[in-house]
Amino acid sequence: MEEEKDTIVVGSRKSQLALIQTNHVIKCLQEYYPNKKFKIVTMSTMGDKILDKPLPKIGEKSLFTKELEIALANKDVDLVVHSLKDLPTTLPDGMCIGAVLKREDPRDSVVLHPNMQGKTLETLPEGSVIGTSSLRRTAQLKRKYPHLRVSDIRGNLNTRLKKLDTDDKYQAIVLASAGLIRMDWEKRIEQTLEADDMLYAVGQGALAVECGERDLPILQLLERLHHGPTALKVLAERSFLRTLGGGCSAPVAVHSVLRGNELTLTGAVWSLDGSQTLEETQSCKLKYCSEDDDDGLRPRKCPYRTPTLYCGMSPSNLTYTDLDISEKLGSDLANKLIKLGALFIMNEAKKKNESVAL
Ligand code: DPM
Repeated sequence: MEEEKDTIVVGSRKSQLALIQTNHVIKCLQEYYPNKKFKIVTMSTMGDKILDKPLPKIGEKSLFTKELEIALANKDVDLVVHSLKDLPTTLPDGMCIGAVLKREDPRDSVVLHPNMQGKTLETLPEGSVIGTSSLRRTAQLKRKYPHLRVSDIRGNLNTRLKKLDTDDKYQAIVLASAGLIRMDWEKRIEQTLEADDMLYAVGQGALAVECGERDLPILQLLERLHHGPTALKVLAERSFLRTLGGGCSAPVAVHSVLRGNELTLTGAVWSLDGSQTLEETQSCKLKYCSEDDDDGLRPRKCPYRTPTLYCGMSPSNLTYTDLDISEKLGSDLANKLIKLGALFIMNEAKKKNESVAL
């Protein structure tokens, strides 16, 4: 029998946002388990160190997660907090997502240069430069706002906001609302982009806690944090992405809604310049979970079933029935797009992306 530990060691990246997210998870755990102690160990990842290249060109899948996962595998840390959208749909052997927390606003938003205040993407002057290094945002901006130009911007949130305000190179930047809200910079959001303007990244706005797949004491601890409606939405999104085989090397985006027990997923792919695109929407009915199941969902698992992971996610307190339904929604939608030629569009994007000199 493994002895129950009093102190849980939590791994985190060093950025301010990562630490805010890690502290948030610790605060939630502390409320459920007042007698446990938590200790944070910080480390830098490759994504933090390489700041001179656009993200999709570095070509490493687990850019922001690898070093932390090595620490997990060595049992130097018990759990690691990530933005779910930075976690690949397949995790390294032995790792799993033990909990997905209730999703923050998943939409992207626009932050403007101080002298552009009051503008929107639509009303920004011709030729305005928008800072982003996301292929997904770039393709959608180019398609819907051809009067704008897009330019790379790297670094953590603090760095990007500073570049926007002081460099006079960018008229606006597009960022995930969730990060801005968590950093308490909500007041800088000038425009929140709805589905018609921009679909978001798979998993955007949700926090995930990663741990050892067989670390039962930690898995049990994390079950309290797992948010059913969020988990089933992001599972459909991750299953969509996994079936397409995309990471951040081709523009892929989603939008998901749970109304009552009806789960609706929209998914799309683009060519790099946004000129080609495919978008489809599909719905399914969950059997047990509904939008207001904040927690308290009782496990109804078949006791004889071997535990499997769902796109890296532990089943936790959710029913296999609902997990299967959500996962199938994502893969069905992806297969629909594949039949329409999605892989062709994505492969062209990947090839172009690789061939552009660094
Ligand atoms: C991933 C992307 C970006 C991050 C690609 C994308 C944005 C990169 C960029 C996979 N991870 O979204 O198409 O704009 O150059 C990241 C952010 C957050 C998690 C910051 C952001 C915070 C929001 C969240 C970087 N990862 O997207 O503005 O928790 O979802």
